[in-house]
Amino acid sequence: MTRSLFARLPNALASAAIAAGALCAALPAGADEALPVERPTDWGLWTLPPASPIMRGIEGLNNAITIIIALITVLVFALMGYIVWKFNAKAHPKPSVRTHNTPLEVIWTLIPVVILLGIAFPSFRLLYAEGRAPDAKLTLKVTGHQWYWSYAFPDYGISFDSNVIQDADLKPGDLRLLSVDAPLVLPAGVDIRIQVSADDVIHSWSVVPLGVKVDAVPGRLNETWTNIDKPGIYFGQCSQLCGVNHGYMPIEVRAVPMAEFQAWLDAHKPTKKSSLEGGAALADAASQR
Ligand SMILES: [Cu+2]
Repeated sequence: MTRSLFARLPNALASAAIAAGALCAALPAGADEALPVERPTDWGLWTLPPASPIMRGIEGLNNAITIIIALITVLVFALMGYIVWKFNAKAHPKPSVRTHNTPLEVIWTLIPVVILLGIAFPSFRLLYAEGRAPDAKLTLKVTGHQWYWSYAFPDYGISFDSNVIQDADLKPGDLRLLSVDAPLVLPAGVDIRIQVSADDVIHSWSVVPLGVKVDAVPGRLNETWTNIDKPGIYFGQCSQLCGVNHGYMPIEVRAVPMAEFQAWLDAHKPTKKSSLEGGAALADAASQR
């Protein structure tokens, strides 16, 4: 589904990105020219370039596991080839009657155990790191709805809805099924606590380059964090089948330098609090649904 979704992006945009020869393509004039766009491209086979410490960890683990899988596959195919070549009825007419070989059995039990432990421990470490936001300077509340996201900065009394841009309303530079009417603006280089919930069915807030993928479950508050390496526009999608418009609730994150985020806060805040230092990291319970 995702594949066909990207394939249907306007051809002009797709070829523009290919011409750029990279995953980063500048937005056409009129939009936020300063921000590089991390977007999926045709035939992209790997994840988008990581843009947070957690995503770098995830990509490292994914690369390591891919290498392990490749080595095991090569080994198994080589062994099977050797058996077929060496022990076929013609080459080896009198079959072996061996049934057990204790040292061999111990070895082929222990090696997979060691491999699995070698995968499990880095994986647990990552899972643990994803779950805690050390020293978060900013709290973002994400709520999934059928079928849009709403965002809130409880410390600043700011909340807004973010809807997909309908095909008829796409402007040059917008990405079909990825661009939204009200992008989520976040500061780059700051630890951000992300609390995720839903108000109808289960959704999942997933922004791959930021290493974030959290289920949005009604009645639960799930927490994760990110720290965006550099300013840019990052896209994500709902990753939990949530109904007929599941494919029409994308996520657009505009990571901007701190000063710009401060200005954005000032322009949107309904209350007097405006500086990050002034805002306690405690979520304002009243503003959470
Ligand atoms: Cu959803």
